[in-house]
Amino acid sequence: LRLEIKLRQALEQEQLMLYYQPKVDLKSGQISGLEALMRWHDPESATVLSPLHFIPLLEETGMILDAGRWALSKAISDANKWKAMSLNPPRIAINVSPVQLRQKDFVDMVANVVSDAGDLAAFQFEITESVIMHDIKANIEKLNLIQEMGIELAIDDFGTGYSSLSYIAKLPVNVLKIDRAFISDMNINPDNLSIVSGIISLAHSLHLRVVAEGVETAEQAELLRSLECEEMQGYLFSPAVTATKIIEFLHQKK
Ligand code: G
Ligand code: G
Ligand code: MN
Ligand code: NA
Repeated sequence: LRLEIKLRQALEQEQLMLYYQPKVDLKSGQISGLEALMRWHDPESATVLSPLHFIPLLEETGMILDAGRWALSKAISDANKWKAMSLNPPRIAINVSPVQLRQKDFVDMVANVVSDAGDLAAFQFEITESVIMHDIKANIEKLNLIQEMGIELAIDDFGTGYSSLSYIAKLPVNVLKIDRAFISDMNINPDNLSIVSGIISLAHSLHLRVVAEGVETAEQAELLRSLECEEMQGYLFSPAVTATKIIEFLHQKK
């Protein structure tokens, strides 16, 4: 309960922060996207807390609705700020919680918040695989409306859920993000290498792009490039960093 009260305060007192982790185009080596990742600057402990420690509570209490709306609106205002600085920011991906997606007014909420955004193609929603499959009919309807607004959709943690292949073809998605569990040992685990290679082929045959998560070594990057994976994300290039640090990355890119 104490944590819940502290989280409520964190929301009201703007202690939540949005960090960004770059995605890199495997052909050009250039930054091709950013994933927005929430952090909590807890003044009491003077630490930065990972969402792993507070997203579950935000979801249980429904506070994720406010926090998720805040994250979307913050990503849009950061993008607008970077554009005003002529920094030409790449597409920004925002994680959407299953609790948000489940809301009847999810699409209306998004339409409202994105009215401040310029080019909606500059944004992408990441939704976990298992969630989409859960209430597939209602989700397809909502995701179609989101995609019609121009926002891209990515299936997060792909490979860990149980998507039926026939549904993947029906879903309004643009990108599959391969879960980092498969990437971490694909160089030594032939089964995981087969899975990664299979996901990339499947994606390409459905005209989807592929992002590999959790890329930590040059060997992994090289292997992914040879498999024609489009983008990578991971500690090899950068962890999630503050918006200020992203400005430095974007200056270098320019
Ligand atoms: O950044 P990190 O890898 O510690 O994130 C841990 C988990 O928290 C990831 O699964 C990520 O998707 C989730 N997460 C981070 N930011 C957000 C957010 O803004 N909304 C939601 N719903 N999940 C987030
Ligand atoms: O579930 P989702 O993919 O949204 O969350 C991304 C999570 O993965 C974040 O917690 C982020 O900090 C973490 N992450 C990002 N890059 C790497 C990496 O290269 N290695 C590991 N182990 N974790 C990573
Ligand atoms: Mn994600
Ligand atoms: Na993931």
